[in-house]
Amino acid sequence: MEVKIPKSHPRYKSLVTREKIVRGFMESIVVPQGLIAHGRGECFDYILGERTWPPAIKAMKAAVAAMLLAKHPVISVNGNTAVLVPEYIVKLADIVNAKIEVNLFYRTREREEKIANLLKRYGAKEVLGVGEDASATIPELHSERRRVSPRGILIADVVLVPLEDGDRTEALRKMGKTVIAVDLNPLSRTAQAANITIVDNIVRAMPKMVEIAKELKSKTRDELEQILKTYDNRKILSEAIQIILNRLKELAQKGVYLDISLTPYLDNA
Ligand code: PTJ
Repeated sequence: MEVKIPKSHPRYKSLVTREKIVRGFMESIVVPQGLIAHGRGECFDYILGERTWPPAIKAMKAAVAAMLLAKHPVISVNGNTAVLVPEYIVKLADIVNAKIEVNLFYRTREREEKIANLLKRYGAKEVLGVGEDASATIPELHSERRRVSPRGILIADVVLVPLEDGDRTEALRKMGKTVIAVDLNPLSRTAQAANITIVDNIVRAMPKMVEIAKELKSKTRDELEQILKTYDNRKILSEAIQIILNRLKELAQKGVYLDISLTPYLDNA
């Protein structure tokens, strides 16, 4: 059932995002497990106050610098990411000259094709990882995520993996690749194992990265390398966890944070 969400609803943005995921599920692009993943993300985002914090911006800058410096940057796309931010995947790939590759944990030919077609509708000229193109394998990885394109993730030096599920990040790192994760949960295995972790909602992070990519594209290699040299992912993760801690502490002290008076209801009781 499709729901029309009024623009005046205080949680409009979050509900629209949720509807995109549900529609993606009904169109067999998102898997049922993707709904669970989204709910987990929503929970962290609620705690983060549904806003992009400075450590995430620092991580985005490092991520874009790494992609601009890379020889073979690749943006890996799964079901959730495809339905949430298709236009920004295409825009970012275009600016940093990255390949786009479908890579699914719950891989089926039907989903691969649907995701590739969706991205092409948003302007992607080429989408790797569909059908026979996913003919190479990532060593030591046993899930369907091991299947990759020999022109994409296999030879990539930098891979952006939004909403990932742990194992692959470690496997990609063992292959010597720089892994960039976007994950609202700073404690997830992916967040912890990536070289650069953007603790933010993909729906805010991707448009922001496009903006940053436009700015950084005119920088010299030296300037981009400088951004990476001063970047410390462990520190960024600590800062993200500290933000969660501070937010919870502040909210616990206030007790109530919504400014809703119950008086009118009591008057009418
Ligand atoms: O499309 P497939 O077959 O590749 O499957 C995709 C899912 C997402 C189902 C698969 O990768 C999976 O099971 O992922 P996990 O292990 O549930 O991890 C997803 C992570 O993404 C969790 O840490 C969530 O907190 C986080 N997350 C969920 N929604 C968002 C998010 N992070 C950023 N932005 C979001 N919108």
